[in-house]
Amino acid sequence: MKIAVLGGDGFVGWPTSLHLSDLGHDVHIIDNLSRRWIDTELGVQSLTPMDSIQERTRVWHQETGRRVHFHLIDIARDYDVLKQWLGDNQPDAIVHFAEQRAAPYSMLSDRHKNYTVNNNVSATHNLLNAMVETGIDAHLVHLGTMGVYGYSSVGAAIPEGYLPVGVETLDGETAEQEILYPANPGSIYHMTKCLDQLLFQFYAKNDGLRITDLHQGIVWGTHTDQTRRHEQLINRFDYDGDYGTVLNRFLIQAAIGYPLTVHGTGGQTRAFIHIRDSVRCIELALNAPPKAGDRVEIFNQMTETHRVRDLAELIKRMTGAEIAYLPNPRKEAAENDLVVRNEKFRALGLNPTTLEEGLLEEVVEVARRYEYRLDRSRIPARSAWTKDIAPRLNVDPEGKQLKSIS
Ligand code: NAD
Ligand code: USQ
Repeated sequence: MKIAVLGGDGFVGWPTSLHLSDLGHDVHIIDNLSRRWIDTELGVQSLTPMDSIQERTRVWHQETGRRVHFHLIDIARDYDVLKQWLGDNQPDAIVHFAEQRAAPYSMLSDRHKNYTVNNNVSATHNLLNAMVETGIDAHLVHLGTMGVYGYSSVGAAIPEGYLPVGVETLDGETAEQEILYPANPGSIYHMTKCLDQLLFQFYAKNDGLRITDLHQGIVWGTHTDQTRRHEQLINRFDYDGDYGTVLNRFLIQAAIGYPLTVHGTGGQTRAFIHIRDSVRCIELALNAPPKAGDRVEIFNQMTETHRVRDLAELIKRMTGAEIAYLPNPRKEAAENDLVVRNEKFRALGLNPTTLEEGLLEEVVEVARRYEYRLDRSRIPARSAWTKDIAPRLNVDPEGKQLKSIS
C-alpha cells in the first residue's frame, strides 16, 4: 500500500513509519516538525539524540534499501498544499498522528489552549475535507485517546467506542440504539480528541469515508525492532513535565536518582500499551478497513491498566527509587477504577507485551546511557489545570526537597 503517515516524525509516528516500511509499504511521512519547535520553546530536548528527519530517512535507506519519503506540510494551516498532495499521490491509507498530544502543554496558558484547539481540530477537519474534495479512496486510521471516555468504568467495562442504550419512546416502547460513549475529556488536549470523534462521525455518514479511530492508552517504552537497527534511527524520548508520560517518566527518574513524581495519592488508574504493540496495532487496523458507508470503526488500543501509585511501588521495588507524593497539578479524581474492553485487537492477532517482560529495565538502560543529555530542572510538572491549583505546586526544580504529602 501507499501510506501517508501524518505526524510521522513523532514518538509513535516514527517507529510506525519504519514498521510499515519494513513490511514493504510505500511510506510517505507528512510532518510540519512542530514538535521539534515545541522542544525549543520549552527549552528541553528528547532524552535520546534524534537526528533530522532527512538524516533518519537516509539512514533507513542505507540500512534496508527501502525509502521513506518526507514532505514538510502543516496540515492545520496548509490546506491547499495538503489537498494537492493527496490528489497527486492518491494514498491507499492515511495514518493520522499529527496533533499536539500533551495534556499538560495544552493547559499551560490561554495561548497554549488556543494553539492546541486550532491545530488539532483544523488538522483533522482539513484532512477530512481534502479527502472528500480530491475523491481519493483512502482508509483513514486516526490516533485518538482513551481519555475521550474519562477514566471511570462506573462498574461496567468501557466498550470499544459505542454504548448500547435503550430510550423510552412516546408509546412506552424501548428503542435500542448504539451511541458514541459519552465524551468526558479531562484536558483541552483530550477535548480536541472528543471533537475529532464528531468530525469522523459526520464524514463517515455524509461522505462514506472509511475511518478507523484508535482510542489509545499511554504509550511506554522507546525501542522497536526497526529503531534498534541503527543508532541514528533511535526514537524520541520525552521525560519533561509537559510531554513525558507517567511510566516512562518514573523509569528515567529511577535511573537518575530523582524521586518518583506521583501526583496526589497516585490513585488514578490508566490504560497502557508498549510502543511495539502500538505499531503492530496500526498494522492490524490498516489490514481491517471498514467499508464505505459503515460507521466509524473504533478500537481500544491498550493492553493493560495500572494505578499510578502501583507503578511507582513496582519501580521502587525494582530499582530502590524513592517516591514523592506531590500536590496534583491536574483536576482529576483522586482515585478511579478503570476496566476496558479490548477484544477486537486480540481477535485480529495482537499478542500483548506486558510490564512483566523485562522491558522496564530497557527504558532504565536508555536513561542511564543518555543521562548526560537530561536537564533535571525540566522534570517537575509545572502546568496547573486551574489558576487556584498553580500556587500549591511549589515546584522544586532539582528534586532535592520533594516531600510526601500523604
Ligand atoms: P508527538 O508529538 O511525538 O508526534 C506528533 C507529530 O505530529 C509531531 O512530529 C508533530 O511535529 C506533528 N504535527 C503536529 N501538528 C502537526 C500539523 N499541524 N501538521 C503536520 N504535522 C503536525 O506525539 P506522539 O506521542 O507520537 O502521539 C501521536 C498521536 O498518538 C497523537 O495524536 C496522540 O494524541 C496519540 N496518542 C499518543 C499517546 C502517547 O502516549 N504518546 C497515547 C495515546 C494517543
Ligand atoms: N502522573 C503522575 N506523575 C507524573 C506524570 C503523570 O502522577 O509525573 C499522573 C497524571 O496526574 C495522570 C496520569 O499519571 O493521572 C497519566 O498522565 P500522563 O501524562 O502519563 O498521561 P496523559 O496526560 O493522560 O496523556 C498521555 C499522552 C496523550 C494520550 C494519553 C492516553 O500524552 O497523548 O492521549 O496519555 S490516556 O491517558 O489513556 O488518555
